[in-house]
Amino acid sequence: MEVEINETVLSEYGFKPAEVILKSFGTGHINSTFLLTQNNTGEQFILQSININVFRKPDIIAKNVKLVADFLGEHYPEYLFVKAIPTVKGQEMAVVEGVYWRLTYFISNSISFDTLSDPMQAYEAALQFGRLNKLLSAFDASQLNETIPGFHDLGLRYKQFTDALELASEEIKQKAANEIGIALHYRFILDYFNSFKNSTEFPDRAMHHDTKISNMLFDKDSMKGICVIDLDTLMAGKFISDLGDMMRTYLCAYSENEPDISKITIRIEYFEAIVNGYLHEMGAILSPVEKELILFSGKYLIYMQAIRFLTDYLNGNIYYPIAYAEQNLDRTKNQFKLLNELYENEKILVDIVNKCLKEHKYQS
Ligand code: ADP
Ligand code: GN1
Ligand code: MG
Repeated sequence: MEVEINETVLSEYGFKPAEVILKSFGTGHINSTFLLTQNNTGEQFILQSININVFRKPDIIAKNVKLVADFLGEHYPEYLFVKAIPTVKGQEMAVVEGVYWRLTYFISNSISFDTLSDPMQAYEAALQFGRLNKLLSAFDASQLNETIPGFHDLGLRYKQFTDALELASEEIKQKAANEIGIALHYRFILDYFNSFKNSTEFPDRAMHHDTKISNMLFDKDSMKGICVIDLDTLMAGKFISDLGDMMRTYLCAYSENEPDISKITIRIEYFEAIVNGYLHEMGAILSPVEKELILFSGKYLIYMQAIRFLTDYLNGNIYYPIAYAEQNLDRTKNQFKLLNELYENEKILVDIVNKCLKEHKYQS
């Protein structure tokens, strides 16, 4: 659908409104994305406005992406990294009436997906996200500032959950009683994480932090992964964030929005593809402690997402957009079923991890 946006935004980037066509694009939860096509040249760009309720300091995103772009440009000039195109005044973002905008080139012949229909897609995505992790392994991640403080800090997410629990009405708590019980039951995931989180063999690394499949561009013809996009949460974190969110979002044929939880089962061959693709790049870099945490990464991320949805439900749905009143509760049920699937299939999954580590000859 064609849309119009503030002319000043266009002029900040040297475009004339009459010379471009703008259309809404993509399916993300957080930002607004537009495809901009220049009439005369046919050249295409992605124009996005940043959600400042989520990213309270968008300048930090721009700074982080620039630091990483400069590092990659210096050390790996061949690597395709989708950095921002500066405004005519040379700024990383255009700020118009308090709204932050950024422009990037549209990667030609690319396509993104919301769901995976072939384990090769999981392999390609894990390879690409793993490659970014690998190329940044020598980058000093402490230079990056947090674009969302405590984004993947399970301790903070757990506290936000218990705070929401205290404030929620009896009626809401009643509706979510079963899921609240499950969330409390799985607290041992947080306790386990706390037992090693300060280990020197569990370092902070520059992580993407949102490795869902829609953040990967594929070549329309070869179906090979081209590059990763959506760099808003590129900041210091643990490797479990990137590997774990791939498990969370690739293993099941249905997304977190599927309300029929009998459909939430895992696809073992996708698990193997993720682990193989990721180890292909990161196998030589992960520490022995990190290698022990490969399967745990999925449990951590799924549990965290479940309590994020549950917290939002208890808070009256203020963060995740919903299409119906109980959607965040349904998403919570969906994620707990997925988590249960990892535990139910633990033995098979552990065997696969060990097999992959052996094949990659990185077994510690
Ligand atoms: P959100 O934060 O809303 O998820 P994304 O940056 O992931 O925003 O962009 C949304 C969608 O727009 C992507 O899933 C992809 O389909 C498309 N997209 C974003 N950037 C590009 C790009 N540089 N080239 C081609 N497509 C892109
Ligand atoms: C949000 O922007 P999007 O839709 O890729 C969220 C992720 C969640 C995801 C759940 C900044 O991601 O952390 O995993 O929804 N991003 C932010 O669908 O909160
Ligand atoms: Mg996205």
